[in-house]
Amino acid sequence: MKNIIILISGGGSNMAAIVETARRDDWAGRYGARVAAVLSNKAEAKGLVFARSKGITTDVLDHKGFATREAFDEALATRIDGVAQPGEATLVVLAGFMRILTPVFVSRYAGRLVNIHPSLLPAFPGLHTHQRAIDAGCKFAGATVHLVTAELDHGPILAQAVVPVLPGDTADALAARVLTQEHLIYPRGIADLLQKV
Ligand code: NHR
Ligand code: GAR
Repeated sequence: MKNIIILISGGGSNMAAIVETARRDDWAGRYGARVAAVLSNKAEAKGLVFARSKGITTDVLDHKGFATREAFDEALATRIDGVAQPGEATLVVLAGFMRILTPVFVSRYAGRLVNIHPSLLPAFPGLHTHQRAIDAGCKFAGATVHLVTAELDHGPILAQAVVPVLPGDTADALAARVLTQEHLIYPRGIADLLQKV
């Protein structure tokens, strides 16, 4: 089996979309893959409730309990690597995960670590992307699925979706429009990657 480990910090709607698509499109039969665990750095992340309701193993690793980013990432990697049986592949999926990962962590999962970022990269890496797109007068915004490299919100692009920025848009309104597209392109990007790992 290929093990998909999803990391979240909040609502987990992208995680839920991945879980639903994996069942509907029979990723177990097609790719020999399963969503093996959902990990959060926040105990109150709403996505954990959904994951548990689907019978998926969940775990919380609070970054505040660690003195350094390196120590947190090492503990995270230990949890992740504990899921797979010997010889099995692991794909690490960031889905609204809000902690920047260290270069050691990123290189450990090189080519098997994927993120969705709510902008049309390479525009607007980092945080507060929707407000920045509105402030810049962008007519279009969107989301990008990409492989994670040590440089934040860079890395090879696997999928993108575009939405219009509408007159009078707020960051929340734009974020909601982008999020509906994220739910389509993230499962698709992961399915593409599953055929390569
Ligand atoms: N790690 C690496 N090395 N590279 C990337 O491209 C990463 C990453 C970790 C997460 C998601 C990312 C996004 O898509 C992501 C991409 C968090 C921050 C951030 O500044 C920035 C980008 C992303 C995620 N986090 C703050 C930090 O100090 C904490 C903010 C908070 O807790 O609210 O880590 O947007
Ligand atoms: C999504 O829009 C995702 O692209 C974004 O947070 C939202 C999470 O929603 N990610 C980041 O901003 C990463 N810094 P979800 O928890 O419902 O999937």
